[in-house]
Amino acid sequence: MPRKPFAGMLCTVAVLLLSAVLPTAARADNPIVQTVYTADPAPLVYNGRVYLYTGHDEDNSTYFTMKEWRVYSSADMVNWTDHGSPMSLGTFSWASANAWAGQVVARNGRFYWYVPVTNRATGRMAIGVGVATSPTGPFTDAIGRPLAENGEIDPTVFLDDDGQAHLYWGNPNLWYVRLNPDMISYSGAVTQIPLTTSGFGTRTGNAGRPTLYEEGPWVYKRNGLYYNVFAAKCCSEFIGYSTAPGPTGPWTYRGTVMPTQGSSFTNHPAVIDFNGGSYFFYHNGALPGGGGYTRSVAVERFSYDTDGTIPAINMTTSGAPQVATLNPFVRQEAETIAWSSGVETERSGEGGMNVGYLDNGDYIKVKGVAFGTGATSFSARVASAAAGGRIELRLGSATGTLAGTCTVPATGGWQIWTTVSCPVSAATGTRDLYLRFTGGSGYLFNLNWWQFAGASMR
Ligand code: FUB
Repeated sequence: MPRKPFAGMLCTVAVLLLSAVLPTAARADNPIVQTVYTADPAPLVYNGRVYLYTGHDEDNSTYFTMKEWRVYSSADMVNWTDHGSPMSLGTFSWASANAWAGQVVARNGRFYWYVPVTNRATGRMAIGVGVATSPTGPFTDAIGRPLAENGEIDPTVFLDDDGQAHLYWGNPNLWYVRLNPDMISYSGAVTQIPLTTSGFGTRTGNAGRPTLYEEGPWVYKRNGLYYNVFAAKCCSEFIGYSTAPGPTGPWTYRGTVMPTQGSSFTNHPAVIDFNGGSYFFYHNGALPGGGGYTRSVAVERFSYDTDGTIPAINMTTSGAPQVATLNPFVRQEAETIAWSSGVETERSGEGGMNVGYLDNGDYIKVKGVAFGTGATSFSARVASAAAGGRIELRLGSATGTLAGTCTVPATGGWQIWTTVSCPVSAATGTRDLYLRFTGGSGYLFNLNWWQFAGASMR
């Protein structure tokens, strides 16, 4: 069970730096994922959850060295479940590198994931399309070849009310094509959207790129108005947007969504409505070791002005507010996390993911846990090839009130699972729960899921 460098870095650097520089960081919920670096967010609202598709920046990367994509989901915008990596460069036999920014759309009971990758045969960036019957995959190559190829990147897909889908992409240009209802072929020509200064703003000092448009378009419709939110200017990028009366324009530049901020020279936008709120996803370099090639996805809630204008949005460490509490009396995956320290995730032999590589003092925060009139016991699915350890159930902070302690035994393997239980007291109302892992030196145990029981269930 070799230690991955990222978690060790988070464990030591985060504790030393974040606690010293940002006293509130331990309670922050941005960036959304702390276990790996993530980039290029693409959320999808489906069946009461937000599925967040991301790229994955490799640890210590010095370029956009990206080999796979990852999926997370949430019902409350704060606690995110890690579904692992259901699509990678290996999904596309014709792709050689650069698992960059894509987007997923649902149609006809299938999920289509449009991504830019390098075509091994031509050496150019091309658009591939993965398909799955579940939002968490696994995804397979839908057509076994590029859907489109012109050396440009960053596909966004928009399915209109009338059933017509458009695929847009491009850097340095901006292109679209009309997708057929099968979502894996298109009709008509690949068409260039004129990058005019009235449509996309004026850039100075770069004769080759007279408008602000750089890359990363995100096209959607709200109240009959079409929006194209994009990464603007370079480098560093900010996020700007344009609107249009139809899916192909004419576009009018509307201004800044997010100023240049956040220790990454790229940024990448995505916008959704969920559960009555509007949300803006982006990335920055906010995690320890973070930067332009080690990015992290984050989210803010915002409100449109009455005329549809998007206000300027700033990056925060607090993130979006929680929109629903979490029920501790049903089984919760250990990889459902609002914030974590020192923790990693991996594929579990029991299906899904588990958390692992846990050292003494590592913890997981689960936010807004609704204990109601009280929990009386706690159960957890655990495995340990080492000596095991303890799960401390703490409320409010990683050093907060101790509501219970579960002892984890050695089980003889990191994927040899057993269920342990322990009594719980003082867990009432809605609290932030911290699962704090303690024990000796080295890795302690793995955790697959947990669940509380109580006299009355909320
Ligand atoms: O992540 C690789 C590339 O960086 C994306 O395709 C661009 O949008 C930029 O974020």
